[in-house]
Amino acid sequence: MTKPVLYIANKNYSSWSLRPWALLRALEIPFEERLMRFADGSNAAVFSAFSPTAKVPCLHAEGAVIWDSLAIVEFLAERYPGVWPTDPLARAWARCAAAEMHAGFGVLRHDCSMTVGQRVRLRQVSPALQADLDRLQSLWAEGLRRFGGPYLAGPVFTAVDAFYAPVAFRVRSYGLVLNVPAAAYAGRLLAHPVLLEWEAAALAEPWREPQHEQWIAAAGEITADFRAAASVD
Ligand SMILES: N[C@@H](CCC(=O)N[C@@H](CS)C(=O)NCC(=O)O)C(=O)O
Repeated sequence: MTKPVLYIANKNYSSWSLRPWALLRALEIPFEERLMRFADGSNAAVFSAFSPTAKVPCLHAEGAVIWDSLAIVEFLAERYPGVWPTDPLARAWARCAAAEMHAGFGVLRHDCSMTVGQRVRLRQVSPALQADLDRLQSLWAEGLRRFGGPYLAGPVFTAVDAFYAPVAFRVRSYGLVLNVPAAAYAGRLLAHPVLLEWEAAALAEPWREPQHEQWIAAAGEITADFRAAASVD
């Protein structure tokens, strides 16, 4: 059987790409990674060759094209164990929490665009951003309390943790202040071998995409940049 192919974009910026990638790596499911760099301007010309929405991530498997991160996760769940928690109540909760990330936390995603290798002092934490952070903390606290941790829906890393992995990078990059249990969970995600692997690759990228760089610079003062030197190519 040929391996599924996962199309992703720059590991420094692409939060949506990280979700299925982290899950595939955590579950040790063999796949081929194809990293397509974000273009300066529109990605449509290049990305539409493999994705109907010209967005990443996009999985090609068994002759099918699956162009949405949650749909990719559900496709994997039908084929591999461990994608969701085995306990039905934990599984239902994990699905709700992943769906909430998929459709929500818009201010957090907008104000704190993922940049794995940079550190930014936010200009301000608006009331709307604080509301997203408050909801995040209560959601994480509920999962950790109900299912006993150390991961959101129990003892092992599942799809719901993969969905919140980009948030852990955002928390660190933007110095977002969380309560102790939430900060500890974000720290556990950042220390997971799969996130360390993603981080190392992100830091090695010499590419800069002007639109993402602009969003990040607009968020606040850039205090550190640990990425490899930029190349002009
Ligand atoms: N609902 C989609 C969203 C994917 C998405 O927005 N991807 C971003 C990358 S982080 C993208 O490809 N942006 C490129 C563009 O909009 O041109 C999913 O869950 O996969």
